[in-house]
Amino acid sequence: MSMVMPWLLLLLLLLVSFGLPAPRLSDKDICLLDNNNLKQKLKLFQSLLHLYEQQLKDLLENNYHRTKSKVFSVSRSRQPVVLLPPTSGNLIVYDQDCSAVFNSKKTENGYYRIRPNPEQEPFLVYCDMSDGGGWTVIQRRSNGRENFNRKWADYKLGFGRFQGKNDEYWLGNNRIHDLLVREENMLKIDLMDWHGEKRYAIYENFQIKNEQDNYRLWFGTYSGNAGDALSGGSNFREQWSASHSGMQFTTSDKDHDRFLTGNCAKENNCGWWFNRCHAANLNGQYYKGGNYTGQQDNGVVWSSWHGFWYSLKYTVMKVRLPSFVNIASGSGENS
Ligand SMILES: [Ca+2]
Repeated sequence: MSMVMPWLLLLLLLLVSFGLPAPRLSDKDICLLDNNNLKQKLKLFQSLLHLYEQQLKDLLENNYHRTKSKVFSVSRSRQPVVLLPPTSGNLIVYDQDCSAVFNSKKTENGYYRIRPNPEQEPFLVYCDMSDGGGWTVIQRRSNGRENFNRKWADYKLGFGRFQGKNDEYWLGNNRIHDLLVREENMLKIDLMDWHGEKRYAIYENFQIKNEQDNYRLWFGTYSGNAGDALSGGSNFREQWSASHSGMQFTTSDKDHDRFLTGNCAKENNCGWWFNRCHAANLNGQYYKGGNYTGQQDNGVVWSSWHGFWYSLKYTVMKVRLPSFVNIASGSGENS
């Protein structure tokens, strides 16, 4: 019996497929179907138009876009947008980063659950949908309420509050690594001092390696108006001891810095890609008011803007796929 059943089923299927004539649709039905299809297509094009308008606005308003002919997130070599059948509504599909969230037409600032690594659990992150949109925020300092003097495990897994617009957090080295590992990303650092003045620094091709390599930091070309503090400063001697390029992550309990007789994380009360020790340290101690004094220059420091003895009021580190302005194609102002 059990051998016969599959054949019977197959026969039935064949009968259904070929044996029965398809019900004829009236001209009116066909017209309605066509109309529905066209309406759906129109909706899709309207959404795409909205996205491209946003991106064009970003390109025109932000002069930090580089002259590379790379296509912005929608058109890069990402997974195509898959339109799921309505029956899959109970399946939760997470976007892999805030660019994908933005591209799925969720363009409000706020916390979203993303999943850059399908083998890991999804997690909450703040998506900055201003400034061109699609930024995944990996670090924020804004009020000094969060304790950044933490050990390896906390920096690895992440810590802080993930609720309010200005909540302070470190996303976690594992998650940051997962975010950056698939494609080239740019890092934008937004800074604000205690007078409300704002500066920024952008690094192309921002990467951090995995835990086996102690989350080693790499980055490419700088642009911006805050100065290139991540590269260590202006002269060669400073760069040798203060550049963060190629440095591994150090915490008070895991020392991978180039300070042979001490631990930069202990001196600076936080984890960071210390050299000997730093020219920029956005995880440093939060001093209210800006200028501070002490044994160590351990504030929230971006030395190429306010020096080592000024602790910034607000910092954000955020990542996104690089945008494009193809000046070679003739649209640029220099051509
Ligand atoms: Ca050391």
